Amino acid sequence: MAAAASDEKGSGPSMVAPGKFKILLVGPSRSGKSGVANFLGGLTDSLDLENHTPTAACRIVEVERDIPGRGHVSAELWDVSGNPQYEGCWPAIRKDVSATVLCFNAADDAQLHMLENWHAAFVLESKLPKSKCLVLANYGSEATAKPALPHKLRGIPVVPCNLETPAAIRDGLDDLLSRI
Ligand SMILES: Nc1nc2c(ncn2[C@@H]2O[C@H](COP(=O)(O)OP(=O)(O)OP(=O)(O)O)[C@@H](O)[C@H]2O)c(=O)[nH]1
Ligand SMILES: [Mg+2]
Repeated sequence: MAAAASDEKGSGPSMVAPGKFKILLVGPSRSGKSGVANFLGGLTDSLDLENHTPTAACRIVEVERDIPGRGHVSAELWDVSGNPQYEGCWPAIRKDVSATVLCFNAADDAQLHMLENWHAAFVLESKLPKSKCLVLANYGSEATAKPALPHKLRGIPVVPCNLETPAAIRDGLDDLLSRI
């Protein structure tokens, strides 16, 4: 079921389990990726809105969803560190990716600009179509105006969301899973 969309060469055998989608969660540090991953994986004990524990390289969170019209879907959410010091791991992380979620802190203009680099490294590099991408404008809400994305990202669905009222995050993931 997992799409082998990557053109990566020489990064070894696929590490994604057969029959599972591999979804990358990428974006600047402190954009809330690990909080989002913990919420989606049902790791509610790990939801900590006070302290930032930087992710080392990448961690994998298992997600199970029932998607209308598609049935039961299993996915691995690859929660990637926002620290570019781990760039050497990125070719292996990109291998056999099914979809990518770009996450940024919508209250921080600098993070919006940084998103372009994450998009280049994880969407353009993997040749993923926009339909297999999602932008999470974290620290936002449904009442927040959707941010104007950098030109190259326009057309990717954007979900304003926050960890205090996270239902929009789950709905955004379900929409993405229904498209891949
Ligand atoms: N109040 C609030 N805090 C948030 C929200 N999203 C993230 N945070 C906080 O911001 C901090 C950083 O969140 P993380 O999820 O660890 O950030 P990250 O993107 O995984 O960071 P790296 O692992 O360094 O790349 C944590 O203390 C979170 O609790 C949010 O929507 N609301
Ligand atoms: Mg993290």
